[in-house]
Amino acid sequence: MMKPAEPRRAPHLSAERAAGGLVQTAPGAGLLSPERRTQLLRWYEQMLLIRRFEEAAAEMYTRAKIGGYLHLNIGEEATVVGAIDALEPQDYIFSNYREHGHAIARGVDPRKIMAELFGKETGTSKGRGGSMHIFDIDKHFMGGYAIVGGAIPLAIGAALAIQYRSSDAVVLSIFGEGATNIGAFHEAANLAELWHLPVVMLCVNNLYAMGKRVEEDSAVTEMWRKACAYDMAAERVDGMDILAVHEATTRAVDRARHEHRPTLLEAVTYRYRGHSMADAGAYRTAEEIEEWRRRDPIVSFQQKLEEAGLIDAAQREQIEARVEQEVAEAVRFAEESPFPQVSSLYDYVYCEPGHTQEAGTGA
Ligand SMILES: Cc1ncc(C[n+]2csc(CCOP(=O)(O)OP(=O)(O)O)c2C)c(N)n1
Repeated sequence: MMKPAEPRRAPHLSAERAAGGLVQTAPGAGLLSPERRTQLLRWYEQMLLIRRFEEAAAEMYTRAKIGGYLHLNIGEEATVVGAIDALEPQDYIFSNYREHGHAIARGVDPRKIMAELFGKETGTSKGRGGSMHIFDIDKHFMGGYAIVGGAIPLAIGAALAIQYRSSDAVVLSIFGEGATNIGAFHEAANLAELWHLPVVMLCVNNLYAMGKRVEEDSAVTEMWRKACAYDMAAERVDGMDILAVHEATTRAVDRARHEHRPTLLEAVTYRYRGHSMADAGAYRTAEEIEEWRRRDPIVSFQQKLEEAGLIDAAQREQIEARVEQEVAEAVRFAEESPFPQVSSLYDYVYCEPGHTQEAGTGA
């Protein structure tokens, strides 16, 4: 009998290699101009807010204030803020279970997000959804999904609805590199290109799907190349560089809005912590994590802002104090909010007869 072939091993993707060949932006590229100062400082503050929110959530989890699963995206903040700030209010977002930051960047109230993590009545889903199911129809934030790749066809369906209604909205579908090995990704990508749907498929490649490195679970280790199977536009950016992510997402959003063509956008980044709070991350080395931390998206952006003279120490301290206060307020609000009444156990399970949800009519 033939011996099965040894599994193919792609070379280890280091932080340096991952960044090599990606779209890089540097001060002087016109992006760090004083005219854009307000926007750039907002990005800095949002990334910091998301980082501190996630750190507070981790602490609350260890204090058993938060139950169930908790997936943090510390380290990935540039992919979050850079991509979401390229959207307009009429656009829609579908994310996965690593979505607290996406909701914050979209303008969902951090107090309501923390309350949802605590399972409280004041949460975005009235405490019924928890960490993986943040949802806010007013902000066109369509969730929060637990099934890997499961939200991609939903996002494509929303894009089809947008096309059907001749609206100019765009859908941002966010998923990890592991999700590109799921059948639903391929079905969705095929239909998106075939039907010219206004969708940006943002693959946040943090190099790991739970404990599996991308080289161990994907025959193609550069996710953007998977678009060629569907003749779709594709781009790969440095996901640690918010300027690069924002530029590339803006290009993809423009293509979706004005040319009605989808894009597969890959942002290469790294999650510093385990897959979820239940994962100690023993499958990777401290050196590897340290290597990526040296390219931290918030610290490197802060340095760029300083070099361009757009922020000084006093302004930084002001931003940090504001962020800390906002996170403390979110935790306090969640702590003080009530749990849902037991008598409401069967509420929100089914729609009321005759009730029509106007979700998405803005599209
Ligand atoms: C269909 C399905 N299979 C397996 C799981 C268990 N699971 C949860 S997250 C995950 C890894 C997904 O990795 P990736 O898509 O790269 O996203 P990341 O968690 O790295 O952000 C797996 C296998 C699941 N939730 N759904």
